[in-house]
Amino acid sequence: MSRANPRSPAREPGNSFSPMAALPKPDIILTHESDLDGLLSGLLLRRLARKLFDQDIRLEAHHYNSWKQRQLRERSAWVSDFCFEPRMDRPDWLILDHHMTDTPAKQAHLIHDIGKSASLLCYELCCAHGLGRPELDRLVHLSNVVDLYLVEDPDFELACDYGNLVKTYNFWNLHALIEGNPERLLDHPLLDVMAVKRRVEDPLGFAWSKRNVVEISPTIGFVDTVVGNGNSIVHRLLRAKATPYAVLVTLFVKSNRTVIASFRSENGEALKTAQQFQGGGHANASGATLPRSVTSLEDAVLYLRSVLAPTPEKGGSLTSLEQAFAAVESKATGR
Ligand SMILES: [Mn+2]
Repeated sequence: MSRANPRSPAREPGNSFSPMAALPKPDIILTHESDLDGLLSGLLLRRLARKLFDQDIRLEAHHYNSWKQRQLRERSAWVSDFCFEPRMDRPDWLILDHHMTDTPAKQAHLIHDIGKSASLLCYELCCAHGLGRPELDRLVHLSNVVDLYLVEDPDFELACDYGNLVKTYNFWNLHALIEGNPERLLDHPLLDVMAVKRRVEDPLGFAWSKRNVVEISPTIGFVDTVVGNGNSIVHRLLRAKATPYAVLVTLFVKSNRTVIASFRSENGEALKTAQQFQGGGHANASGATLPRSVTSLEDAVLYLRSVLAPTPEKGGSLTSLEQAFAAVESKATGR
């Protein structure tokens, strides 16, 4: 199994760091909480820090919005899977990331490649320090395939099952279950659950969601989901051009009633949309946490409409609003 993605571009000019240079000892390791890429990145960096400094460095995970609000007080840190920003450009800060950025690294050590997942960048650094292992080759390959959404890869479906582990069980629950050992994710029994969910739920969910897309604006549609993996349902809808919308948004109400919006597109529009909600991510796959005053799907649909379609045409808005409520009601009563 090859460790490097052969299609990835050469090092970009923003990179200021060679893998064998001395690494700054971190006070903390900071990673992205929302997906497998962030989880694996964090675990790999922790292992590398243990090898280099013989210490267990504290790991902290964030969603995009909490990351934006977090003060960066530490003298030194390793950061993975977050977009490089000026506030991170500090000496003794090591950043490994693959999100697009306009910020050049003047002081920080930046390892940046938009052709690789963050977990692959972390793993390449691990390998440079003798921490490569066949199990990790495999796991990082799968993480790379799902994070970059490499649909043509023969392992794509399996990779999505791995990715869904984090979406289904969450970062810290999985972390506890595998006791911080990434290898224990490989062939984990919970993958059987993911495969059954994919086989049974996704076709049912796709058919239902396709019939129930709600207009937010002329270019943005809300995809409600009752069952199945929202990501793969939305991907199929975009691929098949099954709706008139360039951006499709899904909404997830967390147990504390905050609402997460995920935006997907095929031609780069998703990130711009997420940024209107102080969110972030990739050109075609991005997300945002909605304000705390938004606590339900109904609120969220109205809020998205108020931000994205602030001056709807007369008459058109009423119809769409009724559609929005109708869809939400049918969901509420259909359960
Ligand atoms: Mn990532």
